[in-house]
Amino acid sequence: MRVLVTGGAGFIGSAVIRHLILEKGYEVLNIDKLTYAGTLSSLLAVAHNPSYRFLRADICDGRAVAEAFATFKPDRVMHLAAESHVDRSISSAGEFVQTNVLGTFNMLECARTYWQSITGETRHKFRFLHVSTDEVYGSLSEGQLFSENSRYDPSSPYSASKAASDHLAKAWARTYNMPVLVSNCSNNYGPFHFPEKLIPLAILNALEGKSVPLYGDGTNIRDWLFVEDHARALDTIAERGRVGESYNVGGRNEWRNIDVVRLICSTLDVLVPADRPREELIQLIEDRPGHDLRYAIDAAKMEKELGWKALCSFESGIEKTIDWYLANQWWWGPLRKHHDGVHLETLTSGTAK
Ligand code: NAD
Ligand code: TDX
Repeated sequence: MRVLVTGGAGFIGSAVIRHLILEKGYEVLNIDKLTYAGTLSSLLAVAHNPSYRFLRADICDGRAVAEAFATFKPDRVMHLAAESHVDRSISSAGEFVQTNVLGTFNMLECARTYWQSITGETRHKFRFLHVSTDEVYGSLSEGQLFSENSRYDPSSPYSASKAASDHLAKAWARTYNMPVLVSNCSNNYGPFHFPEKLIPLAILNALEGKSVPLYGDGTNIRDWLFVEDHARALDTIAERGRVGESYNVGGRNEWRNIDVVRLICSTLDVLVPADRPREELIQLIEDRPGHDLRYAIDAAKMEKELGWKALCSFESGIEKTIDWYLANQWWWGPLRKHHDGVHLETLTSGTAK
C-alpha cells in the first residue's frame, strides 16, 4: 500500500505517518511545505525508514504535486495539510483561503488527473481521504450532538475555509465519480501538539510558572480525542469507508476548557511540585471573536459501520500527554523559543478581566 500524506510534518499528519509505517508497514510519501507548524523532528521515528519519503512542497503548487502523483503512484491520498489555528485565521485569513481552499482544489485536480490515467485494480482501489474538522458545523447548544447530517454553519475564517474544502471534496466525488471520502473530527490532543494550542500551551505555561490564558469565562466545551485514536480512525476510513461519504470522528470526551486546564494544573502539581497551586496561574482574558460555545461528536457511524472506537479516555490521555511534554523538551523547547506568546500578544491582545 502506497499512501501520499499531505501535512505529514504537522501534529496529526505525523501521528498518521508513524501509524502507517510502524503499525501497518505501508510506503508513505509526505508532502509538506514546512510552515511554522511543520516540524520534521516529529518524524524522527520513521525518518530513516526505507518506507518513508519526504517532498518539501506547497500543496498549491500544481506542477510539484502532479509530478509527485506521477512518480510515487499512490494507492491512497490522505490530505491533512492545512492552516489549522483558529486564532491565526482571525488575524490573517488569506493563508487559510490559499492553503485550505485553493490547496485542496489543487490536490483534488492532481488526484483526478492521476486517477483518470490509471486502470484496472489500481484505479478500483484508489481513495482520496479529505481530513476535516467538526468546526464546519458551527456551535452546539446543550443536549445536541453533531451527526454527519448536521448543517454546515462555520463561525471562523478557519472553519469556513475547511467547510469550503469539504464542499469541493464532495463535489469532486459527485461530479467526477472520484473515490473521495471526508472525515470530520473533534479536537485532538497528545504528543507533538504545537504549543500554540490550548492543551500544550497550558501544560508548558503552567510548568514554567507563566499565566495560563483562558478565553471568556472558560466554559466553552470541546470534545477531546487522543491523536493516536484519530490516526487509527483515518486509516480505517481510508481502508473501509464508503466512497462519497462523510464520517464524524470523536472520543465522547466533552470537557469545559476551565476543567481541562484545572486538570492539567493539578496533575502537574503532583508530578512537579511547585510553591503554590498552579491553578492560581489561570487567567481569564478577552474572548476569541466568534468563539463557538460547544462541540460534541456523535461517532455512531464510525463505531457501527466501521467498527472503530476511541480507546483512550481523556484522563489517561492527558496524563500520557503531560508525561510526554515533561520528557521531550528537546522537541518543544526550540518551538517555544520562536513562537512563545505569538498568539497572545499579537493575535488576541488579551487583557485580564
Ligand atoms: P498542523 O497545523 O499541526 O499541521 C499542518 C501541516 O500542514 C504542517 O506540517 C504544515 O507545514 C503543513 N502545511 C500547511 N500549509 C501547507 C501547504 N500550503 N502545503 C503543504 N503543507 C502545508 O495541523 P493538525 O492539527 O495536524 O491538523 C491536520 C489536519 O487535520 C488539518 O486539515 C486540520 O484541519 C484537521 N483537523 C485538526 C484537528 C485538531 O484538533 N488539530 C481536528 C480535526 C481536524
Ligand atoms: O490560549 C487559549 N485559551 C483558550 O481559552 C487558546 C489557544 C484556546 N483557548 C480555548 C479556545 C477553544 O475553546 O480553548 C479551546 C481550544 O482552543 P484551540 O486549542 O485553539 O483549538 P480549537 O480552536 O478548538 O481548534 C482545534 O480543534 C479543531 C484545532 O486547532 C483545529 O485545527 C481543529 O479543527
